[in-house]
Amino acid sequence: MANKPHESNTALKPEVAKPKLPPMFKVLLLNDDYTPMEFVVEVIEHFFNKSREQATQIMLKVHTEGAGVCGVYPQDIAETKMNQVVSHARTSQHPLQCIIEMA
Ligand code: TYC
Repeated sequence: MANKPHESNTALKPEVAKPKLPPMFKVLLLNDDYTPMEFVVEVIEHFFNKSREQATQIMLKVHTEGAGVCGVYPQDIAETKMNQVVSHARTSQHPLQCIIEMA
């Protein structure tokens, strides 16, 4: 419909609620030749809230394929988990590596 002379198209459109999901990040463990399997299983159980069975499957995937996803989280949580895992591994003098990737 045409505008009347004193009107223009500057009116704000009604806000439409569009819930934005936060960008998600995968937390991965990388394989190495030195970190004991039992330590890795305990890390996955403790930091990623997995059962013993789930943790063992993830550890074996990392061991055979080189890397594996332990969980997917918003960026700040993913970064915190990565830092906690690396810090715990270094405290125990294991070279375990943990990284994040955009999901
Ligand atoms: N490859 C290690 C070993 O044979 C086990 C291991 C699994 C290490 C997963 C790291 O993220 C890892 N002891």
